Amino acid sequence: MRIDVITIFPEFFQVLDVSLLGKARQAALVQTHVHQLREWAATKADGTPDPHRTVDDAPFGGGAGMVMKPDVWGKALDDVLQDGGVLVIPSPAGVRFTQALAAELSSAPQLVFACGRYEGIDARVAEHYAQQGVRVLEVSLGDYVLNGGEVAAFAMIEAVTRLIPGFMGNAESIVEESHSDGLLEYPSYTRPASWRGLDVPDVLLSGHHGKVAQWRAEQQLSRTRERRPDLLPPDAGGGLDA
Ligand code: 6GU
Repeated sequence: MRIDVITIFPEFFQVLDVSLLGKARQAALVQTHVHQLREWAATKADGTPDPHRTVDDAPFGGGAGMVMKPDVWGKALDDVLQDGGVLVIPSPAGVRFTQALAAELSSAPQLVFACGRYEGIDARVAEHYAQQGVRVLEVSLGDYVLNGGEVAAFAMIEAVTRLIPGFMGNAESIVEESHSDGLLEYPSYTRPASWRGLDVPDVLLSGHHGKVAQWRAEQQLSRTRERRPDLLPPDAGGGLDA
């Protein structure tokens, strides 16, 4: 997989080298390319030079903040997007990023993250590339606001790249983790069996694999019911005896 990030803060992505992703890059499973958006802002839309390399302008219709210019983004994306590439635009107004979406994106040949700052990117950019047949996704991490798409893009890159076959050392730890079966993960314990007066549940010391599996399944359900009831189907037994 090839990952391109276009941003006005390329330094932000230097940590890609040292994160988990560093291993996948070494194994040549992922190639990352980080681009400075301003490189495409040296010339204005009318062809005259722009020494300031401006990437934003005031919103039509008025209001607070600045909007990123479509002509600059268009030049950048024309250069960077390849055949089969998926355009991901992090935005608090996007669809929710989920484990299912991460899994889907992990088989794309190229992901291009268009990181907007200020009040976002002129809406015609997403519309234009969708019209050209590009898969365009405006994606949100959750219901809170970040200053720009960079932190969100980084989170999505980590969630996606660890699902690329051959990336993780232990394939089972992906199958059993939170969200892969739609539930939260069960709690985990290691030695010592007793710590500060707190004991590891007896069943985990029993050596009885069937009972351990049953206990873990129950823990997944009760945890999800308590912390994330929104993840449960309506018929998941949240009744009076729950
Ligand atoms: Cl993807 N972008 C921004 N700016 N804020 C967010 C977000 C994305 N997801 C949650 N909050």
